[in-house]
Amino acid sequence: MTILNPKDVAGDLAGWTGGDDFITKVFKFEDFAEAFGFMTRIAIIADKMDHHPEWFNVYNRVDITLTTHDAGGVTDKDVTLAKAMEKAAK
Ligand code: H2B
Repeated sequence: MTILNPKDVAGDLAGWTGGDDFITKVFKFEDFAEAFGFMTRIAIIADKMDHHPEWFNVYNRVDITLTTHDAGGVTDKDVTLAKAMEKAAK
């Protein structure tokens, strides 16, 4: 798998930030039900992709970190999942 530059990847995605070997974003929703609904939709997509987010939820907030553990960095799988999250958060 090709490892991508996290800063370049994040630059093409609204609200995302690139770290050393990951991209990250904090999603905010109306309430817990909206946040958990988002997580549920993403859980199904992520499991189908066999590519899983690192995430942390409190009430209406979901902190996301995306990295490809098998590759040791950011790959196109993270880009695909980030785009799915953008769509699912709308
Ligand atoms: N998720 C993420 N984010 N990175 C991985 O490298 C990864 C994964 N690998 N989900 C998958 C599962 C792997 O462990 C299984 C065995 O295919």
